[in-house]
Amino acid sequence: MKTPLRVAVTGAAGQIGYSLLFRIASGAMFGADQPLILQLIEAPIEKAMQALQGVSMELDDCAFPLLKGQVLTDDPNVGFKGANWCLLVGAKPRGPGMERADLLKDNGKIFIAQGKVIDAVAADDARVAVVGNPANTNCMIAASQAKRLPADRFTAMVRLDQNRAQAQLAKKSGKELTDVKDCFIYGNHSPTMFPAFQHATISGKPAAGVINDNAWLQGAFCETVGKRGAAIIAARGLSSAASAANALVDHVHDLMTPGTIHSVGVKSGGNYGFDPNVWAGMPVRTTKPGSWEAITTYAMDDFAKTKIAATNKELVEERAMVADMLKQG
Ligand code: NAX
Repeated sequence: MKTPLRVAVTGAAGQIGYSLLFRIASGAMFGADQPLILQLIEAPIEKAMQALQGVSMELDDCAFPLLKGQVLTDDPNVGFKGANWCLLVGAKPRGPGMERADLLKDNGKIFIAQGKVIDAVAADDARVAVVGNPANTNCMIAASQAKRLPADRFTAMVRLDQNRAQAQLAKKSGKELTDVKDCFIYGNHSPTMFPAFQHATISGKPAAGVINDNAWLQGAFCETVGKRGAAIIAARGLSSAASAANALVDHVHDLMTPGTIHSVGVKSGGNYGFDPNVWAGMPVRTTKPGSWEAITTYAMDDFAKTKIAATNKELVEERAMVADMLKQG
């Protein structure tokens, strides 16, 4: 029997948490032979902690053989203690009339605190995946607080966008999802993000040739993927939760599976013309469990370069809004 992995999840009683925890405990994220201890962290709010009790009871009631223990806490020092993976889902939602800069600052405070605590108490091999929005910038803020853990341990989730792009290409071409490959996401997890259809293939052939509708690829396709979150809110009255949880399962699973190539928000290092110090989505190859290298060889045409410049501009602007927070590190 393997040693149980400690998986810390913030926002555990939220919408995404409710779809996520059961998938993790069933083995979907780390495999059917990997026991786990879930360390569930909520905001210090009575209602949230009470809801967390209910979620925990349901986890018990699933009788998952892999689930070896649960920690329920509103104290990050307890919740991140010894954690091998820290899944940062919890964040404050954008309220009515709230400016983006205010959201960035409010959430920035959460990620400063969590970055510091993770660096102090998590396991030596700790990895961090950020989902709470604005995910790329929150990830950069958390990473900036770390002195022990290197920046490449901090990743932001853009996998939902990759899955959305793949599904749209399969639908348009009438092919199976498994026939669609290599549609990677560049930049911010926001409507400016760029799903690079130029490198995608469908049944082994360039997707652009199979679809044969460049206006659709450059227009409706990019727009549908970029604004999918808003479309789901408009239809459901709530933001995407099950698909976000599923994407996080994919994100972590693929980061634990050497050889996999997938879209991850990482410190750009200047690849593809991004500012070197922002966290940008790009294709990475998992080298060994939890480690990755950026794939830097995809050629970008003028359309792609324009899209990347736009999403980079937004990331740089977000960073400027939280510049004072980064200096606290
Ligand atoms: P919910 O509002 O349902 O749940 C968030 C939970 O986080 C709440 O239970 C809240 O009490 C908790 N929380 C707040 N501050 C906390 C703190 N300091 N420590 C621990 N817990 C805290 O939101 P949900 O729908 O679950 O979404 C969570 C986050 O994911 C949001 O920021 C959302 O914008 C973001 N998303 C990111 C996506 C991505 O692809 N990167 C897609 C889905 C989603 O929109």
